Amino acid sequence: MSLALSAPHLAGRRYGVLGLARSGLATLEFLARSGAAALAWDDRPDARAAARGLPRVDLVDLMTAELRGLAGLVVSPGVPLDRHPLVARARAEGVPILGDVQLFAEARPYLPPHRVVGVTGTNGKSTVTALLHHLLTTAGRPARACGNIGRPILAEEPLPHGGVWVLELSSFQIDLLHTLACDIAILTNVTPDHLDRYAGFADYAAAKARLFALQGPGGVAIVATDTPAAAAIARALPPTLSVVAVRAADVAPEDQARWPALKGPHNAQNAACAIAAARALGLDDLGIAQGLTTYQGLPHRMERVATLGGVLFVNDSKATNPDSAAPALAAFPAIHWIAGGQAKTADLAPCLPHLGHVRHAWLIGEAAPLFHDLLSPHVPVTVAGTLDSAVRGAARAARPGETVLLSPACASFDQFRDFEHRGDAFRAAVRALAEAA
Ligand code: UMA
Ligand code: ADP
Repeated sequence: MSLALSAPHLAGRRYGVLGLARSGLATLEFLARSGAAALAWDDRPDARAAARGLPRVDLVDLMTAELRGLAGLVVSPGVPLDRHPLVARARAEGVPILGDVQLFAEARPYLPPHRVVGVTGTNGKSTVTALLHHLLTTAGRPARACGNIGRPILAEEPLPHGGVWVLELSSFQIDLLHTLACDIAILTNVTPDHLDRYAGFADYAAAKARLFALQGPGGVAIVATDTPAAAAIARALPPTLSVVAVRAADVAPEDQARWPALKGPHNAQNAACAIAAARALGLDDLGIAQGLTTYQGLPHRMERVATLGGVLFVNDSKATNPDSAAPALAAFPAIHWIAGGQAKTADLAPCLPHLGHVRHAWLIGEAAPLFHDLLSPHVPVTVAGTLDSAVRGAARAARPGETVLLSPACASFDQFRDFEHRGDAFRAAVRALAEAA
């Protein structure tokens, strides 16, 4: 029998579940463990196949199904709320629309006493989530890191009394929340991203700010105020919250020098957020300092894959927008930059100050023509098309001491399943080079 989360209040209810990838499948299993039933659908047949045979699940096209009587429609974060016809139909019929994290929020009264830390922001969410989790576990505190970091919360096992749920929340997940009162909510930064899903930047920033609006009186709001949009959110927070404003510059360079996996100003911002949260959770500074030193970093974020013939290969596939690629460009002096994919913005403004470090840009995916126009006035550019071809071209051209950096500044969905698939493909291409050498 599974030890994962369940919630007895759901017994006998029936939900609709739209989207059957990681969060949808975890939701179906959670509902079944809780004694609830589900009508489930995914617009992709292969995703539907993954749900076939699950207990208490009827696979039916929800567009043609009777929605009345459903306790809610649980929607995956990847489903565009603004334009999916089923979402519009459920709204019109008064069926509540929610996400997997909302089901967790409603299950909280049935869990042992615990705290929830919600981590959001355009960039740095996973790093802050993983780092805070590491600080807590190093200090001997029971904790789980889950949510947008790639671990659906409903697949987690309950924590014992006093545990801390460190929950990475994307704006899409926040849009699907109604009542999650985080004991601590963290905002790392806000810069343009996901504008295909929002009416504009102001709407996207407002989605992030909702995490604080959901907090109860006395909740702790930690905001890194380095980006103007995050600073504006901090200024507008209600007096009922205990606000902690931090900045990257709060971190002393001599301290950061002792943290091997937290290099660069962006990681100073991330560390400042995690340190503030750790203190709010009662960790002492000695334990925090120890955890910062032993933190190992996450795959696909400035991950050193190999050094071949004196050339370093770095996988920064998680850099899915120009603001997150910029720190990687700043971090290495002589770069063969592999960029492109599905562009999220029409410019590369945050990257431009660092082009002095770029020896050559190798462009892939849909964004290649756009990036070619943006970059060719400044650096030599090759439209490589595929990642394999870019890796081979960059490896041939790179001199010892230089870096081949995948930091695409784009989403991956034009050529890959997700950023992890793209990062794995980069590793495989580098491995093939090593084997051929
Ligand atoms: N689908 C439809 N109809 C649609 C759109 C999608 O049926 O119109 C189906 C797809 O066919 C697919 C499923 O919905 O089968 C996809 O759902 P999903 O994209 O939400 O995938 P999950 O595997 O459930 O992953 C989600 C998060 N994905 C997104 O937000 C896009 C994961 O974040 C998260 O780790 C996971 O839940 C567990 O909580 C990933 C992500 O890319 C890492 N996040 C974005 C980011 O970080 O920028 C927000
Ligand atoms: P998220 O989960 O918000 O996407 P990650 O911690 O996974 O953030 O980092 C994603 C990418 O963004 C990495 O390429 C990393 O180099 C860059 N990055 C990390 N933290 C920050 C930050 N605070 N500001 C800007 N870029 C960042």
